[in-house]
Amino acid sequence: MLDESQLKHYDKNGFLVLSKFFHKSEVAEVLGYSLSVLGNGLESNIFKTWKENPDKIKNLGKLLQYSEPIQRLGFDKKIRKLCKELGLKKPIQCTRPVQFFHHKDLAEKEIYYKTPPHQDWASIRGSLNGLVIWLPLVDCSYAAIGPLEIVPKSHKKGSLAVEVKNNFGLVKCYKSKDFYSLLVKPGDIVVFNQFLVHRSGKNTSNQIRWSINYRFADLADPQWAARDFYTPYKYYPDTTGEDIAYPIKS
Ligand SMILES: O=C(O)CCC(=O)C(=O)O
Ligand SMILES: [Fe+2]
Repeated sequence: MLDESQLKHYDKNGFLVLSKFFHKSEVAEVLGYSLSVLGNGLESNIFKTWKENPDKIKNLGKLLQYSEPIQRLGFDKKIRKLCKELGLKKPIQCTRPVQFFHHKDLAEKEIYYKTPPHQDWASIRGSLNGLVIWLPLVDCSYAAIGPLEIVPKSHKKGSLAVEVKNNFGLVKCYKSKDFYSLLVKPGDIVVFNQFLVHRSGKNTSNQIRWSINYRFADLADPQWAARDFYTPYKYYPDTTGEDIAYPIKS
């Protein structure tokens, strides 16, 4: 249950850090499952497979968005309650959950492991009161892991994106000194307004910086209803490729 000062903080600053929101064993289960799928339980295997065949890791990473542990956490009753307390009358996840495994040796471009300053609104565009729940699966309380960085109060300025690159609505009006690192540990969550400007810190450690984010919109928002509940996410299969004839290739 959020208290008055937390609600005020969210409204004024655009984010809240909720320590020990989940039990750390719940979060460890998600990480354990993802690690088992991507690397048979070992991070070193993930680095090895990425070098040999990055598509395997990318495809498995996408499939993990549907995995039971990741989905279960997103549907946890505490999350739904939190969304309601923050003003979403009928919360609904409006994108698939995204799991990140940030490391420079697991990314083709810097933007894939170190997101530049952006607002998530550009890729959500649901209800105006939408929010993002971000949580670390590993200790993100030291600088070398590249903690999440936010610009407090920037959500009050509305949409600031001047360019969309790799699906990120880039914001260019803040300097490094405006960003504030959120030092959090497994079990803690960060909830932030979809207009809050944020970016990834740089992971210079030899550990993978694992995190997940869930995005929520509000089906009770009349403004979204007036836009026919528009969603920018398209979902369709790629129907090219030789294996389309498999297994009855003549
Ligand atoms: O985990 C991070 O550093 C940020 C990820 C992010 O901002 C996003 O996916 O929109
Ligand atoms: Fe983001």
